[in-house]
Amino acid sequence: MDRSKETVSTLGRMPSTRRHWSRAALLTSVGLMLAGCANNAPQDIFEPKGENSKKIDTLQRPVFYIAGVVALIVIGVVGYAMWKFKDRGQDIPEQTHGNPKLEIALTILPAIILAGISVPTVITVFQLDKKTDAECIINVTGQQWWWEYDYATGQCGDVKIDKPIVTAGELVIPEKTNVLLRITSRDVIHSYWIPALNGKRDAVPGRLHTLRMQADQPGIYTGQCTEFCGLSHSRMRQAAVALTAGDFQKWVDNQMKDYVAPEAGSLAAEGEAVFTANCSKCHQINDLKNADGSPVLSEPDLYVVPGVAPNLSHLMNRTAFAGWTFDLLTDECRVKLWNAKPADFGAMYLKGITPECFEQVALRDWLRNPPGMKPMFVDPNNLSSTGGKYRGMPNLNLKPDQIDQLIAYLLGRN
Ligand code: HEC
Ligand SMILES: [Cu+2]
Repeated sequence: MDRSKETVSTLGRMPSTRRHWSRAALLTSVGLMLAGCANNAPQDIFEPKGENSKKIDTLQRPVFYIAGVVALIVIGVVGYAMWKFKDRGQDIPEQTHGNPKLEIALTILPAIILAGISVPTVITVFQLDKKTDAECIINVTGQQWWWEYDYATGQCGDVKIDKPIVTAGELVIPEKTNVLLRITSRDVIHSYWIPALNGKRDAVPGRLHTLRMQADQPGIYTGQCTEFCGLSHSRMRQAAVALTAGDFQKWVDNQMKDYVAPEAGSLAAEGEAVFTANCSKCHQINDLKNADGSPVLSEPDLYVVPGVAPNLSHLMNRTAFAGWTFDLLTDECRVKLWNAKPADFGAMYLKGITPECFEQVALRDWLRNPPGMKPMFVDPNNLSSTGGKYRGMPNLNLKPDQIDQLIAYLLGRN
């Protein structure tokens, strides 16, 4: 039996079931690729919404098209050669060694293309690195696994900030303003990215990297950490919210308003006591007082690895929590807010989480068992590797009525 022939024929044609599967796989992947281009993808890099991201877009589009044309030519020529010179049992063609003219041409042509691309690239890199025109500076710190924003006192666009503002997950900025983020990290390397507003910037411990942010109009722009940073890297998301100058002023005023204590005897007042006893060692709520009138000061540096936990003074003015991963807004209210016209967005956003729009399930689950929702520590029973500190929020074994009390208290933190 002629074995050689058999091998050739099995190599040349796939069994029909396998052909069937590979065709299905091809169709599925093309389908997925096209789905990725669908409208309304909030992290689409081809839909810039600010000055900086538009500069990147202006640069990357022509490069993308040129690369596409080059790819089509290469694929076409290779395809033609494969078809034309397919082994049909013909004689071996005449062997040649090199073609200097062609080689020189094919060296010069790509060199010209690359040189052409490099000029606008270098110009754009310098433009995106400019720091001297900043109208507002916000410090951004990455930690496992959430972003802290800290607004220094001073001018932010047209608005004056008198007291420092510290918040988490959701960056709030005035529209049409050159904001400069100063990005660093307290533990491992993270990377900050809001695709609609600019490219990525790594957050590296011990270093400050700047990133320009500018949004053309009010709205919510989402992103996520893009540097693998440990267990819950996939649950480290972030958003930037742009407001008109007037609305940004209202947001700042609200952040700076005095502490609103819950009504004595209410469920929320019980929650305040539970909070002081169980949560305040890690989380700060500004101006919260002990029974004797002394301030309640958190000491997260004693309990958690990066030495900080999110400031909860105005938790209900953000729309999501724990690395901006779990909603505080119900689906219905979130969809309305995300689809709001720029003119209506600010008023809707500034309402914060109202009782009607409050999605309680996730926050209750979080208080019941945070590591169950977001893996944070490989072995919580063994803290020796971290000097006795937690990574992330531990399970505090709260009782159901304590959770009810905390929810009532936190709902007032707007
Ligand atoms: C040992 C320190 C520690 C204690 C105690 C603690 N937490 Fe946390 N908490 C954290 C850390 C760290 C995070 C950030 C986790 C993340 O997003 O990855 C967090 C996140 C949160 C968040 C999400 C905030 C946001 O904006 O993302 C809420 C809400 C919260 N904690 C509530 C509480 C409450 C209520 C208590 C008391 C019952 C409590 N925590 C006790 C460390 C702590
Ligand atoms: Cu990260």
